[in-house]
Amino acid sequence: MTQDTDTEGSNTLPNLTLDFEYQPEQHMINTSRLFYQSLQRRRSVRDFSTKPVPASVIHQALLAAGTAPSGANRQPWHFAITTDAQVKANIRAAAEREEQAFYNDRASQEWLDALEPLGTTASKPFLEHAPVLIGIFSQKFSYASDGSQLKNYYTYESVGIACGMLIAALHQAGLATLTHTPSPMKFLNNAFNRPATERPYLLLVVGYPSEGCTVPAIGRKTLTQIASLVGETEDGWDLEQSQP
Ligand code: IYR
Repeated sequence: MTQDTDTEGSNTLPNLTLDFEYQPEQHMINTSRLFYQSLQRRRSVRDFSTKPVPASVIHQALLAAGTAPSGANRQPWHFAITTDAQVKANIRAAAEREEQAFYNDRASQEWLDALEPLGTTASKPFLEHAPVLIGIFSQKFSYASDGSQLKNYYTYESVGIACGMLIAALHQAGLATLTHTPSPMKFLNNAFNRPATERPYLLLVVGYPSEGCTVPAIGRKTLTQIASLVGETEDGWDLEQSQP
């Protein structure tokens, strides 16, 4: 076999034919509507049942999250999972310490006013009740096979996209989540045994909602509030007329 002289000695990857399936338009319209209707039912849950969840659902959802696009494909994320009561108790104690400082001193009045409709407090019993906590860490660096450090790019954006995909995957699989961000979150490195080179990005609380769980009656912005159409308008594209 002769090597392509253009890529000889270079690090360019070989190209593969994209595995892409065209779907009938009506099917696309239906599946996009069903996906939206499903995500419309996703809510941040703060009242969890202690009922255990299937490990493989968590593993599959993490694999789904790991397909997220990332800067230079560095995949700069780590997902640390715990179901251990002692680890969860430690995390709750440390998070509540930070939250007490937040609610009593650190938060501005403006921030407290913004949170008031949600009714959140420094008390975080869900950190012990929920069966699974996932500590998500962002990696500023990757390591080459010879151990040398490689800089990562768009780290926070990449990890944020992976988190969005994880939350959607868990919801689609029938689990509830809470994106919890005690601030500061540095204690999560200790709790999850992660190196200081990783930065805690999010603590994701995962499980089933408690029996009779309630959530605040929030609204979601409409399509015209979150999107705009630029340039000449063609049939079917008018945001006001759209019926998702
Ligand atoms: N981390 C605190 C406060 C908090 C902050 C935001 I921004 C929220 O959307 C919700 C809560 C807490 O978890 O209570």
